[in-house]
Amino acid sequence: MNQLVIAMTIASLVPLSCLSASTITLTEEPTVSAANAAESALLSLANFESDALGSYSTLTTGAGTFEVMSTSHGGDKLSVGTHKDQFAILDAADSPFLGRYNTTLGGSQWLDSNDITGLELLTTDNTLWFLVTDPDDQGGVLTIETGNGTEMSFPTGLPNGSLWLVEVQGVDGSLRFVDSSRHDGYGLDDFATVASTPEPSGLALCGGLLAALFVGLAWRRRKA
Ligand SMILES: [Ca+2]
Ligand SMILES: [Ca+2]
Ligand SMILES: [Ca+2]
Repeated sequence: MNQLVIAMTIASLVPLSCLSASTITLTEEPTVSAANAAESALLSLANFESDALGSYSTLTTGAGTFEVMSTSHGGDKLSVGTHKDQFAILDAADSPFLGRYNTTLGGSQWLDSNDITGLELLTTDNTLWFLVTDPDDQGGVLTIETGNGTEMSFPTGLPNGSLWLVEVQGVDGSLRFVDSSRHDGYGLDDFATVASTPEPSGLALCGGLLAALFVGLAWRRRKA
């Protein structure tokens, strides 16, 4: 059996979900309380309430480490932010932006993009939920990308201050937040994950299936 046949055999037997394991789901939430209700059964990872207010190039949280991407640019002259290539922890009293806000019940702070174009979260959590405020209301397009390159963009032309629940299955090591505009930032808050991991995981199932296929193919080659 030549390599092409082996590859075609594997491709035909492995479910598509094993080969592209990520899904990103965006759901607009009508109110903060509705968004909180949608996350109520989850395990909270980061709500930015204990992080110091101010600007950051990197920040380690319970959800992983946020970093400014090497390809990022700071806000342009239309931005009311700092114009530096840094993100920020803000509260309502310190924010120059309209439409970005805390979503934590009883809290006051959120992580703000400060209108930079590239923010990355490096994380070991393969399933994440979080809330996004104010994407795509100033002509920009915010795209979220997983570690394996699966992408999802928010709708364009949204009103100021819209609120979105994002669910990512198959984070695959990192989430990138890439914005096409240098004056259309967004807020992030209330990162959470599943309270308990179902067994067996999809990843383990896919790995086991691939291993079984290779063993089977090797056995057939020895017999040939
Ligand atoms: Ca918060
Ligand atoms: Ca806005
Ligand atoms: Ca915006």
